[in-house]
Amino acid sequence: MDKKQFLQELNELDVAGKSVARLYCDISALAMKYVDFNKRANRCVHYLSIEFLIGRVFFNNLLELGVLDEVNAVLKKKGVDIALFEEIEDAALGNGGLGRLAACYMDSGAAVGLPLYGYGIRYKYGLFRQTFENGFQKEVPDDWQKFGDPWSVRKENESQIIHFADMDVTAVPYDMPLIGKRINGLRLYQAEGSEAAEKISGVLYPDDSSEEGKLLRIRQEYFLSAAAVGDIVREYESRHGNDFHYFARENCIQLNDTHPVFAIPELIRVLKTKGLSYRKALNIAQKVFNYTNHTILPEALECWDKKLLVKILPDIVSILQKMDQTQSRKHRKEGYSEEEIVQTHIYDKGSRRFSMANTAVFVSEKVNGVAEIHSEIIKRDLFAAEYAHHPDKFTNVTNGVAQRRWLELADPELCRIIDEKIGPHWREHFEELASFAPYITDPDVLDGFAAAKEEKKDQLFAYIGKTEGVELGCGKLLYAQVKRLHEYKRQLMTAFVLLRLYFDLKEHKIDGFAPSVFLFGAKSAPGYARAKGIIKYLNEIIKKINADEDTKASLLGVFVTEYNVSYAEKIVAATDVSLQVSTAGLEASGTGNMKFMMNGAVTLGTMDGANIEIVEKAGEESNYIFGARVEEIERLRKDGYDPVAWLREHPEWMRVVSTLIDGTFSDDGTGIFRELYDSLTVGASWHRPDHYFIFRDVDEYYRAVLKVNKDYQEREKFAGKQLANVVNSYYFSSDRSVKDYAERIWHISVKKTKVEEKS
Ligand code: 26Q
Repeated sequence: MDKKQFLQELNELDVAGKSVARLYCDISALAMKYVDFNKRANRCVHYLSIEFLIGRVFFNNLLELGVLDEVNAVLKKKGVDIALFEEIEDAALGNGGLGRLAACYMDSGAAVGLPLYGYGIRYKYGLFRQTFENGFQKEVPDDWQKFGDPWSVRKENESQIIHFADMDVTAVPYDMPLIGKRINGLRLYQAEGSEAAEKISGVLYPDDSSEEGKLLRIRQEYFLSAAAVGDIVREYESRHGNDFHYFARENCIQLNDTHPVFAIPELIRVLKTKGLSYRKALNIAQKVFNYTNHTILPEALECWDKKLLVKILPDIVSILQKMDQTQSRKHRKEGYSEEEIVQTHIYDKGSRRFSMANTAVFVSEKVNGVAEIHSEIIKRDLFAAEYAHHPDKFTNVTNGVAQRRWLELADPELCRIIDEKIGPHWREHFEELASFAPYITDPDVLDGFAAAKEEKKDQLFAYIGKTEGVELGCGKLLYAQVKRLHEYKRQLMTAFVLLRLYFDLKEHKIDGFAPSVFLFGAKSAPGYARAKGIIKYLNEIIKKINADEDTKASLLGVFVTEYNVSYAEKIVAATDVSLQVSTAGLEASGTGNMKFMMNGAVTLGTMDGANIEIVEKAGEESNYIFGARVEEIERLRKDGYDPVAWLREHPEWMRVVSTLIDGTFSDDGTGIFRELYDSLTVGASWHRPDHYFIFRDVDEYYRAVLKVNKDYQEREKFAGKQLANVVNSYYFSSDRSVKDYAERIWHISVKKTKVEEKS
C-alpha cells in the first residue's frame, strides 16, 4: 500500500456535514482503493465454512494496513472521533466458536503469508440482534448491510449457476480482502435469480424443525459447496485446460465441520462431467479434502434423509450412494468387522440417512479435532472404527485466536506495558511474547498491569452504564462468562453459584469478600426453550441481587444485551476471572478461554477443551481448576448418578435450586423454570436428570469462586498469576494454528516464489 498517497487523499477528504455512516463508507472505500489482492500461489488452500463471524473490519483492516494510528490522527485534526465508527454494525455471519475461528484463521493466513482463501455465504441477515423484554430474549433481524458494505467487491462476471432439481440459482461472489503479509480473499456468495433463490442466502441458520426448513438448510450447504468447487475448478481450468493431473497438487480444501461436505460429491460430479471416471475423480477428492470436527454433541452431527436429498439433489444422492458401495468393498477388504462397517458407513439403510461426518472421514486425507482432549475423544469414540484401521489419518490442531484483534485492538494499554520491556517485535512474531517472562515478577510491571486492568474495567463499566443502564462502580473483581447459551456450557451452574453467594453474603457467612461483579453475555438459539429459560432465570437473579441494599456493595450482576464480537473485545480486556465451566468432555476447545488468557484473566474452569492446555502452559498455580475430569464423568454416566439424592443431602443447595419452583422468581407463567427444575431432577426430552452433571460440580465451583476472591485481595501476587497467563498465551495465537495446519495438513509454506509475488 502506498501509505503516503492514501494519507494525502484522506487529508483531502471533505468531512463537513457527513453522517458517521457516510464517513465510514468513504474512508473504507478510500482504503480499498489501495488494497491489491495477491496472485494465487502454486498451491492454495480453500477454507469452506458455513459461518464467518467477522465482526467489525474497519479497525482491524486499518491496523493490518499499518495506518490505524495515522488515520486516527488525521480524523482528530478534522474534529472526527474515530470511536464513532464503533457504532457501525458489524457482520455477524456466524453463531459462535466455529464461525469466529474461521475469521481468526483468515486473519492469520494473511498475516503470516499463507495462500489461504475463504469461501462462505453472504447472508442478508446475520445472527439475530438480541434485546431483553422483561428478562426474556427477543430476536430482531440483523440488517448488517444497512450502512453499506464498503469492504466487499461484487464480482458479477465470476457468477455461476447452481442447479437444484427444481430450480437454478445464481451465485454471485463478493470478495473481502484479508490483509497481512499477503492480501488474500474471503469470497462470500449471494444467491440471486428469483425470490426462492434469494431465500438461500437470506438468513444464517433457518429454523430447521420443519421439512421446509431442512430443505433450505440443505440448499444452503449445497449452494456454498457447489459455488466453491465450481470456482476452484474453473480457476484450475484457466491454467491447465482439461488436464486434471495437477489438481490435487495445486488445491487443498479444508472442510470447517460437516456443513460443506457436499463439496466432496460435488467435486466428483464435476470432474465426471469433464470426462474423468468416477474412480479417478474419487481418487483426486481423496487427496484434496481434509475435515475438522468441532463438536461431539450427538444433536450436532449432521445426517440427511435420502428422501429429502433426492428431491433437490438427485445426482449428489447417486454419487453418495456409489461412494457408500465403494466404501463397503474397501472396508471389507481392509478387514473391518461388520460392526465397524456399520459405524463408518456413509449411508445407513436402516434409517435411510446419509452421515455427513462419515462421508468426510472416508474421503479426507486428514481429520482433526480442535484441542488435545477433543482429538483424543474423537479417535476413541466418534470415529473409533476408522481410527483403528487408519490411525495416521487423525491428528490434532489446537485452536488459536488472532492476537491482532484480541490483544492489540482490544487492549492497547497492556500492549504498551509489554512494549516498554521487550520492544514491539513480539507483535509480529507472537512467540516472542515469551521473552516478557522475566518481567512478570517486577513490582512496577505488576502495578502497571493492575492499573491497566482497572482502566479497562472502568472503560467497560462506563460503556455498560451507557448501554445497559446498570451502574457497576469501580475497583471490583470481575468474573465473566460470555459464550453461546447452551446447557453443556452450564451457565445454569453459574446462576446457582451466584445465588448461593448472594444468600451467604446476606447472612454474613462469608468473611472478607472482595466486591465483585458477575458478567454474562450470551445468545440462545431462538427455538431452544431451555436456554431461553436460563437467560430469564439469570436476569431474575441479577435483578434481585442488584436491588438489595444489604449486599449491593459486595455483589452485582449484569447480563449484557447483544453480546457480539465487538462487545467481546471490551469484555476480554477488562475481565479478571474467565469462567469456562463446561461438563468435562463436551467443549471441543473453546476459544473465548484463549482470548481472556491473552488479556490476563485467570481461568476458573473444568478440565475440558483447551482449558487443559491453558493450565498446562500457564501453570495450575495461576489458574483455578475444579470439578469432575472426563474419566469420572464417563464413570458416572455408566454406573449411574443420583442428582436427587445429592440435593437431599445438601440443603444449602436445595434452597438455591428450589428458587426455580418456590415462587422466589417469576417466569411470567411460562412454566420454563419448572421445566428447568425437572430437567435436573426428573429428566426431560430423552435426557437423564442433570444430564450435564451440575450437581457433581457446583459445590467445588462455589469453593473455587471464593478461593479466587480471596487470592485477588493480594493484588500484586494475583497480578503475577494474571501475567503468567499473558506470557504463556503466545501458543494460542491462530498464527501458530494456521502454521500447524500448513505444515502438517495442507503442505504449503509461507515462502513466496517469484510467480506469487504481486503483479
Ligand atoms: C448441526 C446440525 C444441523 C444444523 C446445525 C448444526 C450445527 C451448527 C453449528 C452444528 C454445530 C455448530 C457449531 C459448532 C461450534 O461452534 N463448535 C465450537 O467450535 C469452536 C471452534 O473449534 C470450539 O472452540 C468450541 O468448543 C465448539 O463448541
